[in-house]
Amino acid sequence: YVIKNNERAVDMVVSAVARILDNRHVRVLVVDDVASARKMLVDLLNVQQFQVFEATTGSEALDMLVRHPGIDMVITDYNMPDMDGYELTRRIRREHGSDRLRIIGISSSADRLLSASFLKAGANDFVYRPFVVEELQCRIGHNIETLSQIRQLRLAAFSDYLTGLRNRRHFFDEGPARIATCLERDEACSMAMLDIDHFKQLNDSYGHEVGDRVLKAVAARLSDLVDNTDHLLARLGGEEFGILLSGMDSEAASAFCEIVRSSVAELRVAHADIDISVTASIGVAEVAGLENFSNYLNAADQFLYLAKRYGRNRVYS
Ligand code: GH3
Ligand code: MG
Ligand code: MG
Ligand code: MG
Repeated sequence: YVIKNNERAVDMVVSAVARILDNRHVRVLVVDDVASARKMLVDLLNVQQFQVFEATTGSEALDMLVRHPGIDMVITDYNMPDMDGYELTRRIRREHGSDRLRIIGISSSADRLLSASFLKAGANDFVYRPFVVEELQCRIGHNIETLSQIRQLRLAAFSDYLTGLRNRRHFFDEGPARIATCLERDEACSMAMLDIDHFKQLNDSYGHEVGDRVLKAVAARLSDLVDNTDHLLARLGGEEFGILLSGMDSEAASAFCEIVRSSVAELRVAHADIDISVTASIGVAEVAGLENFSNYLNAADQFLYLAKRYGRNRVYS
């Protein structure tokens, strides 16, 4: 019962952070109408082992960015027949945001104001032709480094440090949009809240470090079961986890959470000469109507409270 779906923007960031450390995984799009000028840049990038894409016009470049959402950098000429480099830059920023990819403008024009105009349009950098190869290489390198730093910060901002799951901030940032998508598609959606049973006792008996290991093991099990694509899994705090289940009504979500519950109960964490096991309680509330996000979470929390009251290690909806 593993849920899988299309790759979402955040998952692309996660994989992009890992791959960008090596030029062979960095994708650069060269846009120039003149074949010889394009070839010169492409050769230079190939020597550095970048993955190179080419476009001869602005609209071809825009198409390519849609077809290859993993492109990290665009190096664009200024003077091109259908759409000049400024316009292309502006449109890339409008369609792809300000920090998903880097843009370097390039031109052989004698107009010294060109660089300022490129930067105003949203480019990160600019070089005049003819350029010193080493200078362009340095600028490319710095831009890739900055991009990698932006992605690492993003990743840290929405990750939970202990478990590596998405954090509460991400759950609240992303959750409402997921619910809106379900409502638009006229699909059901349910909010589940999971809380480990008697976790304080476990900490008291074995110490906080063992508690942390158990938390990590539970988190890993949850992320095996819930793929963060259409669904959303996060550590909300302490030993509490939120799971937003798109496309599932209360009944389907309860059945799914029952699998989660029994799977958590089967976990064993080795400590000294014993195997520690834990149980968890889960509250499930179906999302209906247009209430706000924290109302849904409160509803799941109330069912969780009942699951605890009726004896723990159970799903209540
Ligand atoms: P219940 O079954 O009613 O949920 O009981 P409980 O003991 O799990 O609930 P309670 O909320 O009283 O305690 C939660 C405990 O979780 C308290 C705290 O020490 C522990 N905890 C919270 N965050 C962490 C963490 O990051 N690491 C560890 N090891 N423990 C944590
Ligand atoms: Mg040109
Ligand atoms: Mg708790
Ligand atoms: Mg608890």
